[in-house]
Amino acid sequence: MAKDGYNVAILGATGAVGQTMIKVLEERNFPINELRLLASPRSAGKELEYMGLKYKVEPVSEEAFEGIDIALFSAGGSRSKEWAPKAVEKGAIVIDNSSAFRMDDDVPLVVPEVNPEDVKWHKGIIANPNCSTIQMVVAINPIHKVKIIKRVFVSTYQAVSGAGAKAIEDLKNETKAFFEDKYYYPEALPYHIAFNVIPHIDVFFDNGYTKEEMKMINETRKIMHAPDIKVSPTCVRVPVFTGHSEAITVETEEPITPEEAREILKNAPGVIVEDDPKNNVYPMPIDIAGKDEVFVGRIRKDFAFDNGLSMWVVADNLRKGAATNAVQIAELLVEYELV
Ligand code: NAP
Ligand code: 3JM
Repeated sequence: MAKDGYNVAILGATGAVGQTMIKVLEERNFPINELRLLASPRSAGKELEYMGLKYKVEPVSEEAFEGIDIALFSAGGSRSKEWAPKAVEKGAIVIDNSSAFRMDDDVPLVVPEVNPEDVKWHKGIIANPNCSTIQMVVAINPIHKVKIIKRVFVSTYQAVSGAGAKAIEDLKNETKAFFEDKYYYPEALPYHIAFNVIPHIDVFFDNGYTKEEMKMINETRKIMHAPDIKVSPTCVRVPVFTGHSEAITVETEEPITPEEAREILKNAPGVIVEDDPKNNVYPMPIDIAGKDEVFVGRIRKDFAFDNGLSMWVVADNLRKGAATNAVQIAELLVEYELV
């Protein structure tokens, strides 16, 4: 029997993702009995609001997970590695937003529109995929189910909020300084991002790809249960506050027309098609920030492949790319009576 309410903890509650989690839990009316907001000792005592009430942020500790049913983690990979096993030991189910456990064989990696059933084999930790992967698989999996996708080429245009609260401040401060004829030294991003684009997200590997790009390659295969799908990503940071955009080209085994793809995507869960080039209608980050769906436009035949299809995919990286997807996973736990 489902309970009336669950004890929920958020680790990283003061961060860009954590604060969005609080909002999303509130908006979706997730059944909460007790809410614990956790962060570093730096934030202890800080107050955050949920449902009109003020909650004091507590420093993370083992005791903080006592009696918790669901723990939403968004405090970075090393904090996840340190605290997730302890939270599980205390009896919590951890939904982890970092890359720490995503590729572990005994950890499901879940996008509810794509592989909801995978939550059923969790052993205490469920991983939330990377923001760029989430919006891509929500858009391409419905096509893959009808016409098998062999490969995917993707270039991302990623908002600064994906790099955390300090990166948002970098863009604000750099822009302000520019108009005052000053220079602001970036604190969170590798280079100045205002009036620039940076083809570098997360660390570089020896193969010439970044870790963000390797996440898109490996996570896509795991979520879609498609070990043979080939992904060629280039991940780029752009001076946008919220909303990642992606230029995606897929090659299918069988031919697919743009009209077929549009019909498939119109009926796909969590997808909104905004595609009317004659009237200049296509999704843009400025319009979709604050929304939970994945928006698709510019659906067209790709001229470089016989069976090629191109599209433009936009989603709110802090919501569907992180907080909303995590809360949807929590909702699945309730629906399947796993908590
Ligand atoms: P952020 O704005 O920089 O926030 C970081 C959060 O982690 C803050 O609440 C911070 O608390 C907390 N924290 C830092 N060090 C800590 C420590 N030693 N102990 C406890 N808490 C600590 O970053 P964000 O954008 O919210 O992202 C947070 C994490 O979520 C990322 O590192 C990443 O792993 C994950 N993430 C995932 C996605 C996704 O695609 N699914 C997207 C973005 C981020 P204080 O305020 O006290 O410092
Ligand atoms: C998005 O400190 C860290 O380990 C966080 C790095 C990070 C990640 C990650 O690898 O967990 C920042 C922003 C992500 C992510 O979603 O993969």
